[in-house]
Amino acid sequence: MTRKKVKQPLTIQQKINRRTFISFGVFGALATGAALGYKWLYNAPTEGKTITGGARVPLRRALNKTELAMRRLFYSEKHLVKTYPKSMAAKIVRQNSDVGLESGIDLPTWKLEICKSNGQQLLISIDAIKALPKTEIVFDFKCVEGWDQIQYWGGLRFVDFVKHFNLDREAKLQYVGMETPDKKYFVGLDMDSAMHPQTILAYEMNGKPIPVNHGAPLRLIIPVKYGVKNLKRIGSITFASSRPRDYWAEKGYDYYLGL
Ligand SMILES: Nc1nc2c(c(=O)[nH]1)N[C@H]1C(S)=C(S)[C@@H](COP(=O)(O)O)O[C@H]1N2
Ligand SMILES: [Mo]
Repeated sequence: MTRKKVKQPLTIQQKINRRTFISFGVFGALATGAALGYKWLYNAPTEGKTITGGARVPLRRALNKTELAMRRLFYSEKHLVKTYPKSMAAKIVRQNSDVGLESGIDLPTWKLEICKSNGQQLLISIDAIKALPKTEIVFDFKCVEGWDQIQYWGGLRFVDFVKHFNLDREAKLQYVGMETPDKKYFVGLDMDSAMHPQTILAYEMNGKPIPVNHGAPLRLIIPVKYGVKNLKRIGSITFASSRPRDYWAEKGYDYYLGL
């Protein structure tokens, strides 16, 4: 008679040992993976010069992917920022930082400078901008410093501006850069946000010409972004396929700064 070798069921102790062994194995593999991954990330080169040292390149790539995905989601839903009745707008508008506004401005001679992709430069007067259809918006303006206020602004939608001044070729690029006339304050914007239907080149605040400390004669009002991107006293606008310089991004803030 042949004795069949019966596989004995494992005892409780054996089961415990086995599980402990497996869990330690899995834990070990995960830990090693994480350590190697961290080492890889830690040794990866950084990108950009910021006070935080800039994100490691792989991390920056992941962040850029997330940003793109978020943007698609954001705009595919035709996301509009919440608006309010004019009666809710602040009568005394909060005034914040003034980089690039220290020098005086001669309003009658001011002209908006546009750098076209063919190297041509356009000089546009405030009257030419005011002659185009005006768009008004009452929205909650948000500063990263932690305050917000319902404000009422009026001006020319950036999309309308692009159409009117034949900047469609420029608008196919990925970024817009804006600077004050003295070039001391500057922002970079992704094209989708610049072309958002609520983004305006504003020349009115509470139905009157913008006061100097709020950015006369023309400022950016971009409700899909935090206050920092709402550049006061625009001097020039450029279009680019790479990120234009950005005052606060250079100091370590997130470049996108979307809401
Ligand atoms: N030229 C210029 N524009 C600027 C700034 C600045 O310092 N200089 N500060 C930004 C910040 S941080 C905010 S919150 C808003 C404030 O605009 P306000 O002064 O009209 O409230 O302007 C933005 N635009
Ligand atoms: Mo701000």
